[in-house]
Amino acid sequence: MALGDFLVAYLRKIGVTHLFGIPGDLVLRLFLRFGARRGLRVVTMSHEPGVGFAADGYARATGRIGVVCVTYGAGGHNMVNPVAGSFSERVPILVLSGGPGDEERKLGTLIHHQAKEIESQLRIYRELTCAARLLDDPRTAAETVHELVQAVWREQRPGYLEVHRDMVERRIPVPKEIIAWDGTLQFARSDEQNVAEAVRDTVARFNAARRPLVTVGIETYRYKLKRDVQRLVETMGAPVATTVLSKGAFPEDHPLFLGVHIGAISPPGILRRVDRADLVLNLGAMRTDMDLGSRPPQVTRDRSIWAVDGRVHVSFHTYTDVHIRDFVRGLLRARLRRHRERVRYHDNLPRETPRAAAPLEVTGLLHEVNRFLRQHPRHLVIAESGDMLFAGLDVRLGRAGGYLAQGFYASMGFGVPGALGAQIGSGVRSLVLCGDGAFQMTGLEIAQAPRYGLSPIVVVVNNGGWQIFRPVVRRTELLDIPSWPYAQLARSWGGEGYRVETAGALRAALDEAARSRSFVVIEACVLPDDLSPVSRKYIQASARHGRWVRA
Ligand SMILES: Cc1ncc(C[n+]2csc(CCOP(=O)(O)OP(=O)(O)O)c2C)c(N)n1
Ligand SMILES: [Mg+2]
Repeated sequence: MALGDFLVAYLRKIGVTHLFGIPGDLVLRLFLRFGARRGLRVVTMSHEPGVGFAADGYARATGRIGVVCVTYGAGGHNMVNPVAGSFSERVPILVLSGGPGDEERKLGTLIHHQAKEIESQLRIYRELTCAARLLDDPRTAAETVHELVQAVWREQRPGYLEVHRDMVERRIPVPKEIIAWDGTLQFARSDEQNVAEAVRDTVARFNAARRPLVTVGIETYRYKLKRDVQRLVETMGAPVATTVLSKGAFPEDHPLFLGVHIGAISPPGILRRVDRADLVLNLGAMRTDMDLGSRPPQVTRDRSIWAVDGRVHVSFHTYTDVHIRDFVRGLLRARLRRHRERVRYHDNLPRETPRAAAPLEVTGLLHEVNRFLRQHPRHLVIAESGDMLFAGLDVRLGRAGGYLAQGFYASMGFGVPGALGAQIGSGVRSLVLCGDGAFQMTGLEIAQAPRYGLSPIVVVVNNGGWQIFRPVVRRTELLDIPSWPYAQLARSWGGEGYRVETAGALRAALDEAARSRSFVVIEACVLPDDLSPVSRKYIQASARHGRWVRA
């Protein structure tokens, strides 16, 4: 069959429903193939970063592979940042790029959209993906696609395929195994003996521990272990924390849920409990400065077990080829001593809720968001980079709700397009918490919502600039950004728009939004020096760490 048709059929076979992209002449044939009847549903946005974040949101929310299709050079290079984010945060994305054909490459002239060399884009993507391949040999193209997609799935990381424009119609042989295969992708296999030994070692330490604690990390979510992990910790009876990146991977109304651990700047109750722990069992949490704090880690190796990246590190020794799924399932079969403890949930919010007529503050905004979620739990909360990334840690999710944020790579611009992609894939409406600076990066992708029938609620926190840095910058005018008429823009793009200055007005706008079927933008005005409690702690700690010179 033609290579283009093979790609469409293959992606459909693995359950991909949508393709996110922007065409260009060097990818047009391939793009149109995907958009053909009986192809995939094509979703276009205004700008490639929006396309990339939407595909990433689709993948995070559905647990399927997010597919993007871009033109060579200008398009491919625009897509670099979202793909780098997907790489860092373990999101399975497949990037399909066009490219110049064989004949035109032989002309010896530079080809439009080219940067340094024709191969430069492929080289860039090698650096940002688990596998990057050029489909230039019809004889092996089908196997190359199959191998690459399996790697993307196994590693839960992006992959890159470059299809030059003269290859789309080329007929390729498809091996019988691929035709006979049912389309189920497999996660990596572990070494059984290593699993057994790692489990034995872990169980012995867990059963000897008096004050164990479990950290649930992002891998448990990516590898679809939410239910298994819940069963496991219920057997263990140990308190559970999540990390900035894995918030939402464990139900926040669960009696064992302690809250979000963010190293030394965690709420005091979590800090004390982690300090008292004689064993911290980390299930799939990456060791990042964001989660551990930029000081030496609070959780030291001698009293911890880390299962991540296909390995289990028990104190100072390591079991290789033990994948998180097999490890968790091994623990589920083991005899674990049940620990008993009354666990209390901790956040960073002041107890008192604001008066309705009081000027809006970030903590009041969070109280209102929590109130909204208690009444309308089936929402996906998406927190943008900036103050809202840290503010979002104090959002309390119900069992029916979800949470997405770029909690580690932390690129601004993920929120709005991520919410569109997530709703396209899962049907779930998002509540996006977004700074005005971040909204000015990709927020205008909200204009795509009406034509796809999407309805995110976007709270744009207007504090007049990039204010997370304000506590450590003296010349605050360097952080200023222009004011946009956010609510008015929303209305002219076919949605609803509100501008609120008090807690009461925010509550009313959120209630209106809950009733609305269109997208909604709520501009929430706060003072420039108002920040969430966690951002204040984070930015001070980070400034000390970087020994910033005050501008
Ligand atoms: C793409 C990108 N560029 C720059 C940054 C650095 N950065 C982090 S937060 C921030 C300011 C965020 O401003 P805003 O969205 O208004 O949020 P606020 O902190 O003011 O609530 C910047 C520039 C980033 N994280 N991502
Ligand atoms: Mg701002």
